[in-house]
Amino acid sequence: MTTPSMEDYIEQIYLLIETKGYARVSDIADALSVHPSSVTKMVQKLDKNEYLVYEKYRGFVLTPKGKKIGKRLVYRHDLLEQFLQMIGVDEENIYRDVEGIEHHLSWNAIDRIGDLVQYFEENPERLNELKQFQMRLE
Ligand SMILES: [Mn+2]
Repeated sequence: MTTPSMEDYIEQIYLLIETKGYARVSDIADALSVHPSSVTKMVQKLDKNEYLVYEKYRGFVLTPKGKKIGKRLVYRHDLLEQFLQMIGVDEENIYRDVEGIEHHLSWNAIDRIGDLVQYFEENPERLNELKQFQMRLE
């Protein structure tokens, strides 16, 4: 696995705060499989760039800027999981594949994938045609 990017950190911190109410260095380190010292270093960088602030007792708090981007990053991750699932990618590959591609797509590409996911949601018979087609190819 490559070194987690700034985006990975913001995404995980956002998720931790959403689910647990707080994000500690140790939680972030666990979530990203990195050493706590790497977390400390990145948190300082995120603080400097105004994505988060450290508050005594509460720990890390995302700024409005950090929250906004965190929300978009989580949306992007979930959308890509949904997309891969839709086109029939095996369940056990999905998470790692999304982690591998999510930082490399433009928001333009994300929006177009979003259209496709919505299209299939609104036209399940089309998705069914795709599944039939895939079965013929196998
Ligand atoms: Mn992700």
